Amino acid sequence: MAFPNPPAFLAARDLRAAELENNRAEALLRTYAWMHLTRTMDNRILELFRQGLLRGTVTGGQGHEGFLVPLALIADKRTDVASFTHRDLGGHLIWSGHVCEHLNQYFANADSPTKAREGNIHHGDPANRSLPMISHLGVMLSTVMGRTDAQRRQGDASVGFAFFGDGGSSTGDVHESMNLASLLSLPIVFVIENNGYAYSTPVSEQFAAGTELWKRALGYGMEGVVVDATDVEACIRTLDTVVAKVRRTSRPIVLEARTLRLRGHAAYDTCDYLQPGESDAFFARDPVPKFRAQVVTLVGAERVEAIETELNTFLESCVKIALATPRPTPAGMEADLFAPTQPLTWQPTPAAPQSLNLAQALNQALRKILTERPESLILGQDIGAYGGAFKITEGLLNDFGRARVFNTPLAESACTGYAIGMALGGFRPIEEFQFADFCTEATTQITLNAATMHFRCGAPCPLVFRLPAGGGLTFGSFHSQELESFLLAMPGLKALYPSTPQDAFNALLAAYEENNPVLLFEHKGLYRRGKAPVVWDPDFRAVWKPRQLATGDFATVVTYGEMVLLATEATAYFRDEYEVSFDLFDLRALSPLDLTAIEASVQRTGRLIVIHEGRRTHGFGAELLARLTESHFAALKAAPLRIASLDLPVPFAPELEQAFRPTKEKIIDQIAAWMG
Ligand SMILES: Cc1ncc(C[n+]2csc(CCOP(=O)(O)OP(=O)(O)O)c2C)c(N)n1
Ligand SMILES: [Mg+2]
Repeated sequence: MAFPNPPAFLAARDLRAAELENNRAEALLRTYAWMHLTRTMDNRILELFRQGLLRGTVTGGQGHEGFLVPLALIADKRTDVASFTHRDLGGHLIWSGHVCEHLNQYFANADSPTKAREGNIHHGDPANRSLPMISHLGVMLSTVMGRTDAQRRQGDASVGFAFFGDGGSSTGDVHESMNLASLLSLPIVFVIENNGYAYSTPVSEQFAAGTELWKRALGYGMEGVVVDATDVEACIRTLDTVVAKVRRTSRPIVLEARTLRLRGHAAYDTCDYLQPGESDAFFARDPVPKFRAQVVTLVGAERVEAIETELNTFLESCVKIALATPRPTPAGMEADLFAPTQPLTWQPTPAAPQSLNLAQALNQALRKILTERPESLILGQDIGAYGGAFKITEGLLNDFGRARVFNTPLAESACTGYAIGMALGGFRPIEEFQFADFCTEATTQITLNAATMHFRCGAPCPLVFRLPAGGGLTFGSFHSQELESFLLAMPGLKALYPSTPQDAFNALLAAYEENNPVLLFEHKGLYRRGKAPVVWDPDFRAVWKPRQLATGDFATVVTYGEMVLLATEATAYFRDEYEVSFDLFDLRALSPLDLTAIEASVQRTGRLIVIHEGRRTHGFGAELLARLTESHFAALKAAPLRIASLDLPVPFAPELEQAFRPTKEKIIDQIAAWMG
């Protein structure tokens, strides 16, 4: 639908404090116009919600405009980065887009910028570096950091604006992010919108160390600044200085804005928890009428009223258009889960086979990627000079430098968010988790931020998460787990689990060129389990499909990871001792699943065995059995057999761990018992 032309006034989306010296009245009028639009639209949205025309939650920013509008006007929208929160409609309006587009988001109609897949204000404009928030507070800070660093690395003097509230400031991500931003010296403004409450909880019940949140900056080696969001002109001056300083120094700053929460947490909030008179006191300080009066003295009431009328009329015409826009349809939803991937061009190296173990093959693949792909970078704990806990990155720092191969602090969530931001900014980070187990620290970033990105906003998020997984090495319950079904229960992740050096080499290249987050499971027990020839394989993308390792008649065996070795030995035993043969498949790709060849095999053999190292209940085998039996039930001659670990934490002592996980002997025993 055609959008109405915005009032000429809205063409100006920028402001500099210097204008206060030579063009004060016009600068303040411009600021007021945006504040008026923001307030009127927030109020109108509340009304539409109460009329039942909008769904979900409506969290207005009434009382935040006095600092938010100046800040958004001061930001350089051509190069800066932001992720606005649920109080920041004004930021969205000023940053980019037509009012109709923002309204379409609220109406969740067919033209919504998130294709109606995300709720009110959970949108952004990735092409213009406005990153759509996820609800989990604190998580977006590090994504802003990564996206801003991507701009800086491409030569822009960008600043990132990471917004959060007093409530959100208690999350662990805030600590991780502030520390990381200071460490990496990233030009970030950490904007704390302190409106005194997190939902119903006052700041006095949130912090013991005082409510002067800007002071937290000092603990991270940063500067802290506080502004009173009811004094708009002072905000303009301070914010301009702060932003210019961050831009110039590339040092992060904490900016606390003392705001007012005029309308409670959300549309349904009755605000019963407020003290008597508290609400009236808020309204008495409301920056919008206060600032209006100031502007009226400068330009006259007539001019202000004319602009207000024009803005109100424009807003109403936009509401009409958004209301008349058709409802969304589910078309394309499933196809949009993953971003399309364009294959990259690779040099045909190594041309001659090299004898490598799986760890060395991964090192070679990383080396190849860093050599051929300038947008690649590697991050993780101890991966620099030390070469990583398993020495997979050995020598890479030396050869490719600290800008591209760098150690991270113990902050899995912020480092993953940072990598997501870099991925959104044109880089392709490869993040090593020291042990797969520690990726639980980044579950929100991996499964809710990265994995949903393309579905939510259409932006590709090319990332590889390297996950040293699996047990059998007496590492105990926190260094031995198989987490594939835990992670893959969430949509939007691809996953590879190679079992040979060549497959590991191929898998890393295949994962790297994906435009989606890919989990690369690396079994620690396979890292140094013998060498095999590794060579450039033009057909390396075949790793996305299973490989058939043996052919037979009796049953189809499906497995992956270290269990491929055990299954090979166990099936060889049956072949040699009993002349019973199996079709044996190494699954290799766990997501997306390509079961075509395995289905054909099950059709032929009529029997199915699934073997994996992860726990049995909710294990990956449950999904495999379900898929293969629901589509081939009639072909089955026997109930399928599932061999997996016990439903326990991974026990430490070797005797206990042997009892916990499948071994060659146990696999043989269970197959023999099943054969009857
Ligand atoms: C990590 C997390 N926990 C809980 C919530 C639910 N929640 C949404 S908004 C909110 C209050 C946030 O308070 P604050 O950060 O001060 O922002 P405000 O709403 O006051 O602007 C809560 C608890 C959430 N979104 N994220
Ligand atoms: Mg708050």
